[in-house]
Formats: sequence, C-alpha cells, structure tokens
Amino acid sequence: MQNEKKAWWKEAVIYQIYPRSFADSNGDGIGDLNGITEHLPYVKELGVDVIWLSPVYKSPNDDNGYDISDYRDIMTEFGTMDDFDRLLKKAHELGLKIVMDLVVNHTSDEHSWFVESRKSVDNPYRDYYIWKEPKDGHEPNNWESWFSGPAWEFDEATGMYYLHCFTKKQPDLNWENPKVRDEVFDMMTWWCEKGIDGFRMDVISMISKDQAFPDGPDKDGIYGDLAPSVCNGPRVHEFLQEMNRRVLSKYDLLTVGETAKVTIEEAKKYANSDGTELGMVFQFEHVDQLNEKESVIGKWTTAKPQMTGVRAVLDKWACELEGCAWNSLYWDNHDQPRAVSRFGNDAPEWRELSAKMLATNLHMMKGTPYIYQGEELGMTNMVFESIEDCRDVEELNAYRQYVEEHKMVSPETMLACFGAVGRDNARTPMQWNGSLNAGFTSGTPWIPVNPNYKVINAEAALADPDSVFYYYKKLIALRHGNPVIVYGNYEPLMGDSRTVYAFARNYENRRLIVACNWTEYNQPCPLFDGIAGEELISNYTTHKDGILQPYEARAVLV
Ligand code: TEU
Ligand code: CA
Repeated sequence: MQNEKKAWWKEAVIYQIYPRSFADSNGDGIGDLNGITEHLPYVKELGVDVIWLSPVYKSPNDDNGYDISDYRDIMTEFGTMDDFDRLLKKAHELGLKIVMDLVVNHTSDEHSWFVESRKSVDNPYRDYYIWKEPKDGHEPNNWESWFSGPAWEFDEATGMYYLHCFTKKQPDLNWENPKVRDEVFDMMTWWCEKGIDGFRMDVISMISKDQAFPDGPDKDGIYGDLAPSVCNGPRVHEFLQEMNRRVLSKYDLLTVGETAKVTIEEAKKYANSDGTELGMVFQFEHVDQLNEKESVIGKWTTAKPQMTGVRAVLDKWACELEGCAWNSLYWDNHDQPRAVSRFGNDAPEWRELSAKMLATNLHMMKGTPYIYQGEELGMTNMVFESIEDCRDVEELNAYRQYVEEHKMVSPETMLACFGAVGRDNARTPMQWNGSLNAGFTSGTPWIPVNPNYKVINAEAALADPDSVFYYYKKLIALRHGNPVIVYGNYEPLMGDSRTVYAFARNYENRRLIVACNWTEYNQPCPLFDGIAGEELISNYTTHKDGILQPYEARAVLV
C-alpha cells in the first residue's frame, strides 16, 4: 500500500479563470478583476478550493497577458492593484485560494528591461535577454517560433537578433544571467508577501537553453524545431531548485509547472516527492496526441482523439508517477479546445451525458484536477466562419504562414482546424445567462460569444438539479470526503476494451471501481456485476447488468 505524503494541494480542486473572458463589470467588452470578484460566490458554490488566474499583469496583450510589461502592476483593462487586493481578500474570506500565473520564460518587448536591453550592447540590461550576431546575414539558426515564423528578430539599433520562442513581442529572458534570476525571485517574493497561494508557471520547462544554439530538425518544411534545444534544457532543474530554495520553500504554496515536452522521466524530477522543485506539472501527451496522417500541418487537425490513445497516456502517467511524483489532471484550459467537443460528444442529445462521463473519468483519477471556466457547464467549441472571428495570435500567425504566404492549406481547412483545436474555442466569453452577450458584457465582447449561450449558460445550469454544474459539484465534494479518491493507488482495468475506460483506486481496505463508456452505444462492462458496494456517482439513475449505456459513467466504492 502507498504511503503518499499528504498536502493541501493534493486534496484540492482548482478552477481556472481566464480573466479576459470571464465577466465584464464596466461594459468595455473585456472581462476584468471586479467581474471576477462579483462572481466569486458562483465559484464558491461549485465547491472548488483554488482559483488559478491566467495573467492579470500589465501587458500590451500581444498574447493576452502572456506578454508582461510590468510584473508588479495590473493590466489597465482588468483594473487596478486595489481591485486585485479586494479580489484576494474576498476570495480568502470565502475560503478560496488564489494561484497566480507566473510568466518568466519571456517578458513583453515593452517591459522596461527589454526597452533598456535593446538600446546598446553595453547597456546594463543587455544580458537580461538572448542576443546573437547574424549568421551569414541571416538568423543565428533555423528555429521556428512556437507561433510561426522565425524565432529570431533582427533589431536595427545594434544589428543583432534576439530570441523569442513565442511572438516577437515576447523576447526570452536569459536565465543564465544571475541578475535575471534575482529579479524573478524578488518579484515572486513580493507576490507571496501579498498573500497569494501559489504559482502556475508558464512554459517553465523552457527557461534553460542549450547554449550552443544548434539548428533544430525540420519542422514543417520551412523551419527547424527549437524544442530539442529549449525544452527540459541543461540547467532547468538547477534553476528550479534555486527558485525553490530562495522562494518557494519559504511559503506553503501550490506550484504547478506548465512543462511543454515533459517526459515521465523529467516529470519525476520537476515534481519529485522530496519537494525540491515543484508540486506538480502539466503534461501534454494526451492533448498533443496526433499521428502524422491526422495532422494537416503541425498541431492543426480536425481528427478527434481515440479513447484508447488517451487512456494509454493517462494510465502510463498515473502508474509511473505513483509514489514518486504528483500528477495534475485536466481535459482543457485556455490553450485547448473545449473538453466535451474534443473528447466527448457535443451534439445536443449527448452533450450533458458525455460531459459528465468525462468529468467522472478525470475526477476519479489520481492527481489534482483542474476545471477550466465553463467546463462545468459543458461549454462547447465555436464555429469560426471567417478569420475575422479569430483573435488568437497563434491562429492568426498560422493562417498567415500556411494559408496566405505558403499556400499549403486552404482557408476552409484552416478554419475547420481552428474550430477543432484552436485556442479561441476556450476563449469565447463565459456564458452566464440567456440575455444579450450571454450576460458577459453590456458592451461589445472582444471575441464573439458562442451562439449556443441561450441553451448553455450558468443560470440555466443552476436552476436544473440534473445539470453538468451540479454533477461537477458532487464530484468535487466526493473528493473532499473520500481519501481513496485523493490518495488511493491507481490500477488500470479492462485494458482490452476499445470503448470503456475503467480503473480502480485502492486505499486502506477500500476499493473504488470506476468505468466510463466513451461511446454513444451500449458497451459490455462486467465490473459491477454481483458487486455490493456504494455507488458514489453516476450520470444514469438506472443501470443494466453487464453493460454500460451510452456515455454511462459509474463509480462504486466497495
Ligand atoms: O503555453 C505554452 C504552450 O506550451 C502552449 O503554447 C501550447 O502548446 C499551445 O498554446 C498550444 O497551441 C503557454 C500559455 O499557456 C499560452 O497561453 C501562451 O501563449 C504561451 O505559454 C506563451 O506564454
Ligand atoms: Ca471590463
């Protein structure tokens, strides 16, 4: 039997808020801090423990706040530091913790450090960023930025290139420079002293670069892949251990690393149970899973993932981290399409059933679950009629590169891919009620509202005891009341089934059996036959012997 170390963040459920799309309090069409504060009772009603706020810092919004120009100030559109302090206080009064997004792989090009850095080669801030001489009059290497185009930008002032793994308005910080680390750790301490409860660390696996800066393997026939030289780099664990010693270990924080390209072997270091680095990491394998014939180009596809592939990944992570590192669990976030559309079935007759099935599957697993705003309503993907409907810089750049410049993909195909896996699916406004703009704003929303808001919205969900919302609420309460769900070890079941995802959790003589039918047909499932146990939750009120009904999910404690 496992003897897992206990921690509050292992027992917690996290709710992610994307402030720009959550609630607009002043009618400018952009969600803001006061909008969040007003809706805290809604979050409390759901029963989660922690709110993770996507970035709220000062930013010119090239990448919706993931490009920070001042770490100690609030984005003008979102409000003021007083608004933030009020939000934090109100949240704490309600017993909700607040986890901040920490974006320190890069800053905005409008951050004062970069404004200085680009001025001259001997500026004191020059080495805060990564500058290279041109190579044969070109970029220093063949790397493609994560968001299309070269990862290097030429700067006239000094005739050199700077590295930007993301957009050219997101120059990468040079973590080799001890002054950069001092600045970051001071800033983190400043937020901790304010009383925040943790950090979600943006692309923290990318802070240490291979200092040889070699060309990467061909990526899309145009550029090379930077990931091998940038993700899980040579000094990343050393840097995180230093961060842990100097900041994290001094507070009782939830820390989760967003670790692009993390492997199990690396995760065991990042999230090691001795606690020398981070509490847990987000892995990407179950959302990045694509075989070559399914990819239109790069990440872009319209193919839906198969349950068997998703299960293989999640089971592997659950089993291999058992006892040595803590897992995080998620179906979606602000970078991913909507869970029910991607993994379930968003047709009206199956949407709620399949959303509940997916929720059961994830929330009964081992690890800390994350819920992305609107997931608890079963919000769905969007249909993008034209590129005019899209806002995400990743989508806009991909469209320019693949459709307009290289003519590799037709506009129709590209838009279909955006509708399937684009980040804007998650960023359409939160659907509060059936009134104009889903009750998100009285003005013009910065991104179109999903037209299905009249049916799918929080007001309707709160009025329906059978809603997806109350199902999530029950799952969260079950986790809080049953240590087997938090600490029980993980045991895959029915590995031969192509349709039913099943597993058990074992803890102190209790055994929890979970089975989820990922299809719209009856499927065989013998697990509950002749078992006398307590049904903790199901999305059906009656069951049939030996089968699971369409999208049926059950969790039974024996
Ligand atoms: O995302 C990093 C990351 O790995 C994602 O780029 C992901 O692979 C991609 O969005 C899928 O399309 C983080 C943030 O979550 C994202 O919103 C930012 O744009 C990015 O870093 C840069 O800060
Ligand atoms: Ca606003």
